[in-house]
Parts: sequence; C-alpha cells; structure tokens
Amino acid sequence: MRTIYSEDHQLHDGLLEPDGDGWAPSVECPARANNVVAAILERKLGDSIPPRSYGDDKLTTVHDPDYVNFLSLAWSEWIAAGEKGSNAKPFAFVGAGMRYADTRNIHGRLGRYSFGSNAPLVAGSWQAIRRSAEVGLTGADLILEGERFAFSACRPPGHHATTAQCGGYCYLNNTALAAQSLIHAGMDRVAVLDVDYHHGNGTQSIFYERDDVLTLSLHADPALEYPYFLGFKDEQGSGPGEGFNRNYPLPFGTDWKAYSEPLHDALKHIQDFFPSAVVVALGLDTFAGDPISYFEILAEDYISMGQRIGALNLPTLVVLEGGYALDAIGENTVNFLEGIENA
Ligand code: SP5
Ligand code: ZN
Repeated sequence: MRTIYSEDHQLHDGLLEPDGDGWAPSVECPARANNVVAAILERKLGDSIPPRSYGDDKLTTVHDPDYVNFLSLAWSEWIAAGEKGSNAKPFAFVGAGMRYADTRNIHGRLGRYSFGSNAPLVAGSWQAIRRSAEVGLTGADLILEGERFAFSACRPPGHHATTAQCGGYCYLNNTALAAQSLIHAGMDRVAVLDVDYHHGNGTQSIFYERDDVLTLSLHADPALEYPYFLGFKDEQGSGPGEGFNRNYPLPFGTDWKAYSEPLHDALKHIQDFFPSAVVVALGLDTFAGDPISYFEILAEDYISMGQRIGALNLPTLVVLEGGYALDAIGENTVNFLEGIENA
C-alpha cells in the first residue's frame, strides 16, 4: 500500500507539555513519524508519496473558518505581543458563567481555541499542521481514485481536535477531514474506527448529529484517562445521528484477548452499516510499552488487529494518530498495515 508523507512535520518540534511543577519535552515529537516512515521503507510496504495541496475551503468542511485563521496567525500574534516563550500555549479558559465574545488578546485567543494546554504552537507549527491535514486528504483522494488501501502518515495527529479547538497534541482533525472528503465526493456512508488508546473526542463531536458517518472508538475509560470529559458508553449520537456513534471504554491492563471482543462488536456494527469505505484512526499508544498508556497490546497483536479490520473487505484509509514508544512505533505500524493487506 502507498504511504502519504510530508517532511514538513519536522517544523513542529521543541514542543512542551505540563510535567511536575513545570514543562518538559512533549512525547509528541518528530522521531515518531520519522521512525514510522523508516520502518515502512525497511520492510518495503510500498511507495511513499507527498501530499497534494488543498485550499482553505477544504479545511473548513470540518473546522470553523475563525479557528483555521487563528491557527495560521497565532504564532505571529504571540511574537507581536512581545512573548518570548518558544511555545505559544494557553493558560486561561472559559469556565461556567463566562463566554467567548470579543476575544482579541493572544492569551484569550489561545484559550478560546484550545480545550487544554497540551497543544502548543511553535514557529513552524502551522505549516506542519496544514500539511498533516493534506496528508489525510490525499489519502482520501487515493481511495476515491480506486486504491483498496492507503496510509496517511500524519503528524501532528488529529483525533482530539474539534471544529474550533485544539488539544491533546491535535490541531486539525486529519481523520475527520478525510472522512468528510469521502462523503463530499459522493460516498453515501463512511465508517470511522478509532483504535487510539485515547477517545477520539474531536471526531465523535464533529459527526455526532450525522447518520452518514458512523463513528466508533475503542479506548481507555475516560473516567480514568484523558480526554476525561467525553468517550463514555452512553454517548450514542443525537438527532439524525442517534445510534451512529459507539464508544467502547476499556479498563487499564486491556490486552489483545480482552480487546478483540469489543473490536469484533465494532466490526459487526460497521458491516451492518454497509459503508463505502472505512477510515481507521490508528493510534499505537495501546502498545504495552507505551510511556503514557496502560494497555497491554503486543507487537504481534497489531498484525491480528490489522487482519480483523482488513477482513471487512472494504476500501480502507489508515490515518496515523498517537503512539509514543519511539523504538516500537515503526514496527507496530507496519505490523498493522501488513495485517490489513494480508487479511
Ligand atoms: C493523539 C494522542 O494520542 N493524544 C494524547 C494526548 C494525551 N495527553 C495526556 C498525556 C499526559 C502525559 N504526560 C506525560 C508526561 C511525560 N513527561
Ligand atoms: Zn492517543
């Protein structure tokens, strides 16, 4: 299968996240995508091609124009305000009884367009963010052009990003943009299966009221794990989208044996939906050796996971999301992709 990849993700570097009393280097770093692409080359999965270019109108099929505008300008506004820090990040958020109204100060704007403090912007971030979205969109186009599989090696990831807020290392929702692009091109139904360790809150919320995109997510129970405020079992969609969202919150310690049961259920629901294509939000942070996670999926299990999903026998776009075990993310990703191809 072909991989879509851009070197521009290297520009999104030197990121910080909260740690103890201060800030430490973020686990979401360039080595992640570099190691994935190196493993793809080494194991000869297939060609790697650059993303195509898309206009802002494509980004605003999922995101608010004001939010896209903010992402593109935030770094220059940070500098113009005289801020010296290498990471533009928010500290103030809207709480109960407050509102988003006329927000012009960069700190207000960072708070307005973030739901947490772990999606910082550095000088090169916007270029990387935009290219990552284009990597996802190009994958969707390959599927539309008749490819059975494609892999969008996105970085930064996207599944936490909502219509107008970044968070959890995510800015533009690459997976949602790809799914929406398939619908826009004429597919009647698309299924999005999110197997990242964290709930795909952005993807869920973007499609929550829709019956043409079925969203399913297997993840650590949000009662115990990030993103804490969405991803529970009783969230099943609303309005016309009622019944078209499914969450599988799972306990810490979940291994392949325990994981395969809810995965089987999710795949059954995908089959019953008769989608024209599947978009997989692939997080490798379910891995037993992941530094920020508590599942017990092993390297060889990703082959089985891929095979199960490949057995749907549907056009499938795989979009890279999380995964922070730098030494293992490449092998685990290629295991999954080979599993899909050899189902
Ligand atoms: C795309 C994705 O997987 N996003 C995950 C966001 C998780 N954010 C919370 C992680 C907190 C971990 N803190 C690690 C500190 C290491 N020094
Ligand atoms: Zn994750």
